Amino acid sequence: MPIQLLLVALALTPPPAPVGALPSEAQIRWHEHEFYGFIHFTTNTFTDKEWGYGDESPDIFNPSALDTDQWARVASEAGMTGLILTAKHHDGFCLWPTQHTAHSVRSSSWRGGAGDVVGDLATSCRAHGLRFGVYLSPWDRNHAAYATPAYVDVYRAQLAELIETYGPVFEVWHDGANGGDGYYGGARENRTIDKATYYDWPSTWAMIERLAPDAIVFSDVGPGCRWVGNEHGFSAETSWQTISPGNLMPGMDIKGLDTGDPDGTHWIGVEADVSIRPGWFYHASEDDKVKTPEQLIEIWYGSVGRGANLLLNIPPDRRGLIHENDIASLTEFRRILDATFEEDLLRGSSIGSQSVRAAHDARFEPANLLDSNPETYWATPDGITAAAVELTLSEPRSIDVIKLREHIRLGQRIESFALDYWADGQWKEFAQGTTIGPRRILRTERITTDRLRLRITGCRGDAIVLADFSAYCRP
Ligand code: FUL
Repeated sequence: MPIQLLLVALALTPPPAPVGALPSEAQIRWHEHEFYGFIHFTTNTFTDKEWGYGDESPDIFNPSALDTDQWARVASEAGMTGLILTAKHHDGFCLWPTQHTAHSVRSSSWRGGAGDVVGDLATSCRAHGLRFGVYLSPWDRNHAAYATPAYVDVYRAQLAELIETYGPVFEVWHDGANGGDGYYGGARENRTIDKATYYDWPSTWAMIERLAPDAIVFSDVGPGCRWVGNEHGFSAETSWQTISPGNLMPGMDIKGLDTGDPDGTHWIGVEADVSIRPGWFYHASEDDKVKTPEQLIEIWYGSVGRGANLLLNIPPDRRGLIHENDIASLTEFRRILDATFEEDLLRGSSIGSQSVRAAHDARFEPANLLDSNPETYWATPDGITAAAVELTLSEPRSIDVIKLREHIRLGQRIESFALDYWADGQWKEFAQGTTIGPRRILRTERITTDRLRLRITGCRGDAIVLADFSAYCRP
């Protein structure tokens, strides 16, 4: 088409208007990270606790064979895209030689006080092509100044030190547990803080934004990504990436984090955190309670499959290694997923729809659904919010997994959909779903067919926009 005509066509048919709160570029990238690992490791590993009081001797921290390369290798082989380390848990012991408290690896006889777990892991992650992130507990049961304004300065200084020394970091994690009894420099007392005001979170988040503009900040309510609201690793069937955080702050008892709110004021994607063991830290007594490959698969479909990112904790043991039982489970879990997603059975199908936004305009064609590129999409004309695409496969295939993705740059809009296959001369429905968002992966009954139909039955905004449609078969 001559350039003048092309310009006229582009002017006549703009892309669909965006709907609701939209993700930032950094959030769009973050949704692609999908699955990464959590490393809980500190003095708790050696005291057999989940929450240290803050009076632990730094000498207790003494891994006999610490190998962060092993952690990174295990993570990478499990298909994780990054690792987030508890640089400091509630007990206050810092795994790097911080300038901002003496309670750190510097005061431990481990490696003669010259050890640096954060530095080692940042290096190992880079060597294995993994992203690196840090968890820094706001609650510090060791620090004498905890609950006074002076401690908030220490917390920020530690964050800045971590980012500047070990960055780039892809995610910064603030958990919500806060206040209570602790050592507090020897005071051994109960200290509570005002969750709404004590930390002045907006200032801390502005500082992170300055130091690490690409990093996503996790807390119960973002601002980068939000907690799923449970520690089982499951998001909701119907899940919106948008919520209205208002004046909510980490640690408040917030409802509906998994479902979100289609009218939410902010895009704050869902992250589901869960441990491969009952506890977050390693306990030898839980060596036989490692989640099975099948349990991990359920979690994966319940989180990644519902558009959330999955943060799976794999706690190193007292040697400073990921335990053999955890590795065995992860290996089989990965094998099952790889075998499932080996081949997109819709590749090479012909696809069409009666509802295409503009004729002969490659930007909106249903064929864009089949290229596994979330940047290209099928779109309907304005006013059409229920429509179908039909596919003819190159040969009959058995299918029991369906994957759909929205083009989230234009907002999350699909409310409901259904899938039909052609059998005995008619369409038969074999699956239904609600929200899609960055991803929706459904396990269905196993059907065999050479014709499929996807019906979008409910959609926000003026038009349907959908990025990807693929199908698989479980081993
Ligand atoms: C919680 C903490 O209290 C747990 O120990 C763990 O770190 C979990 C991920 O976050 O708030």
